[in-house]
Amino acid sequence: MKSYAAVDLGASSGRVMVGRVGPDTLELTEAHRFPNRPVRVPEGLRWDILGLYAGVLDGLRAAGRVDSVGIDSWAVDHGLLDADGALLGNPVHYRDARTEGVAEQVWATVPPAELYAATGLQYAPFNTLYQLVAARSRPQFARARRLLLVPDLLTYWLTGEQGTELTNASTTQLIDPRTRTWAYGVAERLGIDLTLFPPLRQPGDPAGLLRPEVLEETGLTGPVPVTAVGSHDTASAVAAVPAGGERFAYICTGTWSLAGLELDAPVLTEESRAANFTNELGLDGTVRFLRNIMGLWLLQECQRAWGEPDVEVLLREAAGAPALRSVVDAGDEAFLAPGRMPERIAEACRASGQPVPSGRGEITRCILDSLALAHRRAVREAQRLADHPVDVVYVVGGGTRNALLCQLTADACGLPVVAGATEAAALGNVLVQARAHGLAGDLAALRGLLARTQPLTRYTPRGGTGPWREAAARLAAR
Ligand code: LRH
Repeated sequence: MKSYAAVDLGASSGRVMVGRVGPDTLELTEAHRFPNRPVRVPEGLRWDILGLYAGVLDGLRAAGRVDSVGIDSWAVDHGLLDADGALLGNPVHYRDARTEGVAEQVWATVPPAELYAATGLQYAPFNTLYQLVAARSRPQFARARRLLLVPDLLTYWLTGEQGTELTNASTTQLIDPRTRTWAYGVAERLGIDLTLFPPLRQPGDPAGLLRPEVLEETGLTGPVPVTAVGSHDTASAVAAVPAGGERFAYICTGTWSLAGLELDAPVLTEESRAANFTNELGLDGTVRFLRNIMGLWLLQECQRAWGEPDVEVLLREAAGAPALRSVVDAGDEAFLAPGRMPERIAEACRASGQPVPSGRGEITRCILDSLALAHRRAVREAQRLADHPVDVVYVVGGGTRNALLCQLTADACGLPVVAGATEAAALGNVLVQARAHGLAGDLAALRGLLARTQPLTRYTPRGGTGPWREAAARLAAR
């Protein structure tokens, strides 16, 4: 039996989990959890990357002896390093406003249809490509010699070695999902210097050894290898979908809901672009064909506005509120920025001629119904666009704790929902490390181990999907 430390950083918290793995064993325990609080300074919204690194070190100390360490985090964001390898300022948060209007500039050079055909990435204002175009007029950028995505930056601090892990690189909009390497043509046309990125590495590749100073600070005894994992949290989470041989869709729930299919090849049609589906790269040659939905961010932001009431209380209130009375488009970019969420949801209901939810229970209900509706839409459209029907929807991540959301998703999709692990990203992270260090098996075998060892909860759809069709029509008619 071997032990692996999985560092998993989400948009609102980070954790270091320890996975113990053997041919028939997979146990996950939490070594350390710490908040990830974005900080607003006069120049904009920033990540407290030093605080996060300190949390990682605390977590490694708490984890104790492990056979390897792997890091995954949210996508697209990065740090810039100067010629000495020193970080140039705090990484910019993907919800920062600096990319407003930048897409139009990019599209004037590479039209959206060409960009999609070359990179397969959905339009999102925060794709690294747009962030780079926004950044390059700033004096700081002139000093940048290296760009490291967040997990790669932390890996560099831990080991002194630089690389660009592929699954996360695929969220930059600078990767060609067919060749699984850089989209050289796009970069050249937009004047983006790809030598800013260190060479690509694959999940499972070695990423160096913990530096002597890190060993000293964490009390660990070397050598401790760091192993590249699916460093995009969604890549790790999808690797940990406990699916068997059946045809499945997945929804990774947390701050975002990422809903879609695992495919062998990207779908780069004009129809898929119009539907804003993305083709991100996964483990073992897979493609994650999915749509980003605002997810529990909508509720987290309301909780913040309401003074952080207990989520269980809100869910009880929501369960008693009228169903499907008002819904909003949970895929709408209008909800991306932080602040005033209850008011923004009320405004969206008013603008679409629906009753305005009042009070915490009704607003929470509106959010959950809207998420389930967006899940339904994404699962249905993904099947059609990829010509890939499914019989079951797997839900993993933070939303698995939310039984009402899982049940509403089953009802809305008219399909059984199987809820898997809450800490799916950490499990996927651990499994990739385990495989790199001797555990035999392809993705299906890793998933078999998950299905045998992790608790699963099944939700059967209740009633017909008629009310959901009606609610979807209400939104479409806006
Ligand atoms: C989820 C996630 C998602 C990205 C977003 C920026 O944590 O990685 O896959 O689109 O953050």
